[in-house]
Amino acid sequence: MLKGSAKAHTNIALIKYWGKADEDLIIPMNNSLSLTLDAFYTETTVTFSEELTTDIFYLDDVLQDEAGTTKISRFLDLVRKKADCPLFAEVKSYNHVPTAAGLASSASGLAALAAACNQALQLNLSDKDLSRLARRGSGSACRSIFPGFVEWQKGTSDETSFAEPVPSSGWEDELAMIFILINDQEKDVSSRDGMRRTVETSAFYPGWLQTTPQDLASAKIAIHAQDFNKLGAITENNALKMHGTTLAAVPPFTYWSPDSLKAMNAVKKIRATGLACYFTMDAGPNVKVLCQKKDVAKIEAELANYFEKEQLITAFSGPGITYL
Ligand code: 2P0
Repeated sequence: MLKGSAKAHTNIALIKYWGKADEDLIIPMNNSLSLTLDAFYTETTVTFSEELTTDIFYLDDVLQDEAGTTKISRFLDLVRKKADCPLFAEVKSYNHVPTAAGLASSASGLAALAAACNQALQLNLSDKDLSRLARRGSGSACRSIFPGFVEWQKGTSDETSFAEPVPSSGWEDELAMIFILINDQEKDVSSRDGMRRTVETSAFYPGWLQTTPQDLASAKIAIHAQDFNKLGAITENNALKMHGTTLAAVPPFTYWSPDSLKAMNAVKKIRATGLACYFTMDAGPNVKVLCQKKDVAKIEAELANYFEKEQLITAFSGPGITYL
């Protein structure tokens, strides 16, 4: 029996990963830059055992069906090949995200699984190689190996596509992200399907690729200079551009709901009163508000004029992988 346990936190991209150059290896079309957060995380234990005749996956103590286990099993196949280990595994994951929040957990989930496998099979992977492995499970997971600001270097191959910390002199500890949880009844387009459709059909996608390297360079300059308004403006613009590409896809789609627009407008109004805050959005209707720690209480109070207090969750900079 070979057992490993690890904990990984989720990350939110300020410069988004949107589109794959290689679907199988999960090599992205552009570099991305994220902030690892403390509020949401996954704890995973993996046990490889001779007694198992198939892979088994429990999420929050609920046994998952075949469809819910496919992504995990495919990832375990990669690990088995790497470790030359023929054993099936039991995976037990606990997602520490508020129920019904609709927050993507694939970043923390696949990062925690990759690290648990690293421990169980004594792969002794460096952080860089662990990031490469997590990437094969879910692209954004490669960023959750590291704390604080992280850049995913897109690379051109399995060897050269991995995340690494962005030097920041600890500035991330002065920042915060307020999540506005928005319930949406619409059927989701998964990020995987959404980015594929966008790459293949959106007339706006070339514009995304042409301008994102400059956004990333400017974001890193802003982090170096600790210029919050500059980083916030780039973050907001980059998210809007990503979401703009989906409108020109064929067929078109959007992750925005009416309340997402309400939240974005609220952020702009709050900003107009002199409180520095900027929004970003991912492959779902929730809106995340980047702000400075010193302003959190004031911005939460302002947002409470638009949304229920229960819809607001504040996160701060979080740690990288930890082994349990
Ligand atoms: C990001 N997203 O940078 C972007 C912004 C969603 C929007 O990474 O197909 O679950 O497993 O590599 O990592 C979500 O995509 O996709 C994502 P796969 P993943 O955070």
